[in-house]
Amino acid sequence: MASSTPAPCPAKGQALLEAMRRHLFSSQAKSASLATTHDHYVCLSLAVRDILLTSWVDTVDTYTSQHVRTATYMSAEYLLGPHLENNLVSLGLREEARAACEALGLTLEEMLAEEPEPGLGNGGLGRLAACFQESMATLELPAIGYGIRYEFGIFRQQIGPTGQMESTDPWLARGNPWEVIRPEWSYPVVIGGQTVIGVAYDTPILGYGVHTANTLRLWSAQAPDAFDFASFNAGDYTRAVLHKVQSETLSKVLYPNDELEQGKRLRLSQQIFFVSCSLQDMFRILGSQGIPVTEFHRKFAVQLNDTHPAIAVAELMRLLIDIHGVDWDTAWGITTATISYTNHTLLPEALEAWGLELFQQLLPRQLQIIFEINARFLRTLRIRFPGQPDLLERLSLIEEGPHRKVRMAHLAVVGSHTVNGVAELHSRLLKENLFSEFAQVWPERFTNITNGVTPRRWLAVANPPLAELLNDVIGTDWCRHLDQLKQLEPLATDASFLERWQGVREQAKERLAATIRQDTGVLVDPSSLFDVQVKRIHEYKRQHMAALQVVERYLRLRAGEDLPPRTVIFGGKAAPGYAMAKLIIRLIVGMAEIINIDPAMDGRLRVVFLPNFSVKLGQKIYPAVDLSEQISTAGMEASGTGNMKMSLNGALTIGTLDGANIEIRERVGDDNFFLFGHTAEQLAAINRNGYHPMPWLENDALAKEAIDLIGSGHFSEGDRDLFHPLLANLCSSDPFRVMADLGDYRRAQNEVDGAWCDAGRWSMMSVLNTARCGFFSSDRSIQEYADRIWKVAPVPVNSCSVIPQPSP
Ligand code: NBG
Repeated sequence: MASSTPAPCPAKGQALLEAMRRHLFSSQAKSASLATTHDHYVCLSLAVRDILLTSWVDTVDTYTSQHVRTATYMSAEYLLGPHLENNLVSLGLREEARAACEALGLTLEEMLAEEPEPGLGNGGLGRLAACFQESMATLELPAIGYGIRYEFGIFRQQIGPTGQMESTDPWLARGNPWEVIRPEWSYPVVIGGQTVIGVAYDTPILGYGVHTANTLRLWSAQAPDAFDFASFNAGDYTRAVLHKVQSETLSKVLYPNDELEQGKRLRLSQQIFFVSCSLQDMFRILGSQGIPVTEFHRKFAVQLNDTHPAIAVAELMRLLIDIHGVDWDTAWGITTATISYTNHTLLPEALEAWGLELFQQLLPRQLQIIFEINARFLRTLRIRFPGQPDLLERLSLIEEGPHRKVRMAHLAVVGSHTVNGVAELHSRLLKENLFSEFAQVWPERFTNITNGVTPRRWLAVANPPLAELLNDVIGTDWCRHLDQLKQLEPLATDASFLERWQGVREQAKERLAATIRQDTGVLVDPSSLFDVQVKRIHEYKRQHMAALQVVERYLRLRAGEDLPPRTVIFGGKAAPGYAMAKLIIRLIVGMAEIINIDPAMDGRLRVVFLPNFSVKLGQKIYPAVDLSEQISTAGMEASGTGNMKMSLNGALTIGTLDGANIEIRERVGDDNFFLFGHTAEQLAAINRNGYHPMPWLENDALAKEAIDLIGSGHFSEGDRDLFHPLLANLCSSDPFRVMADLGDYRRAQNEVDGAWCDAGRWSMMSVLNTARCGFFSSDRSIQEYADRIWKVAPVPVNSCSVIPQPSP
């Protein structure tokens, strides 16, 4: 039998306590009488950092001395979540830290609550990048993450009677104990004729139970000169600092909606800024290890996380040719052997294309290189496919027309050796639709790597009671080898185990109920079915379909139908400029307001919109989910990763055949998944024949009643116009096919109600979800990237310090 949760080590707890006391003096310069909770948080973080620094320094030494092949991950977003608890779990020191805090009259929870979250991403793409960094370290793979150190992360969301309100997120305002500035590693980048300097800020990413601590290197923008003395001396103080302000704007804020010209300029500037700094940094590393530049592709594999860093294709060419004197053909060979590209969406609005004029203004040399790449590419196509000018136009890196544009996805495909999608269906649709002609030209270039999530953050950190139960019954190995969860299967019918399982789930639901009460004031019953949809708000994810379903339930309950009690929980941010998404939030808030005070709904239905969905909040939500809503229009959600986090923690999914839902269902079994809706193929056929929602709606009295109720102002204090844009859209074009799927969604929801009434069966299904989710570990995804795309092998770090042997 493998080991279960070990007892905390008092000596380590004592050492942490002493380190905290020392840091209060030496880092915070305070006496205990003046120390704030935040001071104590900083001291605990620094005490933990001291421990992992040994691993970090040893890791860099090992990589440098062995000249290891290295994967570099380029991403404009990293949604890291707080570091402290994750590092404590990786070091196996959570209980020791708890003891140290208690000795100071504090609680570990208070400390954890003090940590601001680095919200350097919008959603799944950024969170995936964070899970991947952690898995690379755990698998002992030499890797560097490159990105931008935004001073302000994703906005903070507040929810009021009018829906979403945004405010800035000054996450760095009180300093950041987890980063180290490296002014010696800074690089110039010329954008629009002006030079900006990128300065490296490094954060250690510790692997679980290993010595490896990789580096996440984020670039911060600085002006080359703090100010212009000539203007200063002439008395023009504003002008004296103008360039400084302009330059530093570059890393001020996570990119805004790019509808405005200014937004586009900023975003393209951010892209070249971090890409160029990162590539220059790689050349520096090559130089420091005495490796010739023509060996660049042997030293580095560069993964582009979506098209945001696609300019790397042109920038690597520029650096090789202009700075390092390499000839075009050799440079192109190196570039395409180095770079690979992950696509994360089929949605047309996410496919970046930059106006030629803007490009010319900001990056004239890179544009010249793109033209040359294109000319050579089109020449080879002309030879292979004679007499097909239309094909050439479709594949060209330049979109023709009155406003010519650079197609960044095409640049990424042409400049990469491998292009991958993030779930089987998505990768297939990439080949059949978006990149179908590229796939004819280079079929071998396209592949799939299904996403995954890290079990450390999403189980060990997020759900300690479940982790402990697992340690007890299957040993502690699952945290490194998530496949081990399959050992749970035989226990799915064991009554005493199911009782413990139920206990763990109740704890998580009580914890979430307390958070809901604190954040929204709503009292919810932890024994009701927790029905949860948390993710960015977008019409393709169809939060409005879930909302309609809630209105239908409200009508049915009012009509006297007997349905099991449910708490429907929503969360997620809408892009500030996305009016329809904000209106959906407004609808949910309006529904909650009425439903939660209607005495007829007491003990039967509650609706909650949890504000400011984040990694931190996700850690509280995922363990408490009974029903995971994954209801996107088939073919539109590239993968989804919230679906994995919920299922892993024992939720049952109600979902369409979309993204990774398909693979989750295949693994957990169709008996343990509530499937509904049209498939991507069926929707394509419906679209070919001309879709109209009206015929679906006309046959559906309940849906009509729900829509009429919303339209009557019932959820908008009598305002009949407020939701008109949303309802009119659903009843006219219904671009996301809500009406086509609504009836079947209701059928599946009825099935859910039936299944919930059989508590024993539900628990069994819940156990089987967890037991069969091992595949969705980001360790498995990263192993695939390393083997199939990067060809990077593990390099264990031997440290003279004691290897930590944590248990989750
Ligand atoms: C998102 C997809 C998700 C997917 C994540 C991570 C973008 C552009 N894409 O379905 O919408 O899970 O990427 O791959 O954010």
